[in-house]
Amino acid sequence: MLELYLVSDRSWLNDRPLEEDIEQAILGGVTMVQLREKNLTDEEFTIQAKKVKTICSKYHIPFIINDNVAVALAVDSDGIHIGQDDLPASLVRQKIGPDKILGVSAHNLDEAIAAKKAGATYLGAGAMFSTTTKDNTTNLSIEQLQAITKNVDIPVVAIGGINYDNCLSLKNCNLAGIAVVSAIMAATNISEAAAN
Ligand code: 3NM
Repeated sequence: MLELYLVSDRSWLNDRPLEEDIEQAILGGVTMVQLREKNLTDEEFTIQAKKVKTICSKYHIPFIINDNVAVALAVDSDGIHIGQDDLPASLVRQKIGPDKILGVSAHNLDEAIAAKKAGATYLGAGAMFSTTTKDNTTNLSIEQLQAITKNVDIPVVAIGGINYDNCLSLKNCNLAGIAVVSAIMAATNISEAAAN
């Protein structure tokens, strides 16, 4: 499920509907989708989420909402992903109930252990490489990533600057998968980028 986790970003759409690019990515082999919107109202976010959910459901791909419990509950997404500066993971787990997927970003081993305790289903660990997609990322070394996967027994995906050329350098980290934004969303041929 977490092998190739697409996190969306509308920066590269050039007026194409987001759900069309996401469908292309799924056709290329993406195994999970997170809708990440930082500049929409809850109402706009909900409208976009329903469209993306329809596409994900069509292909039986888990659909995750980034950092908005109200939207996640409104569209009945499969889960939610939160960062360290968002609502506390334990509170989000309470709000969404025991069955939904809860992803939490972790930038070191302590955050990873705490997230698991708070009820996280999986961890997003990064940033592994430099990225221009997100500001103020914290660098995570390969050794720190290995310490997380060794010591925390929930699935871990790596994120941050991961692309076709560097992804194999993470192969000894016991990852459940990789999460990418620009390596797929910024590609001219989205399904081909996902397949590669
Ligand atoms: N979270 P790209 S890095 C959404 O370090 C996000 O927690 C990160 O984008 C973290 O694949 C990141 O284009 C952006 O580098 C990843």
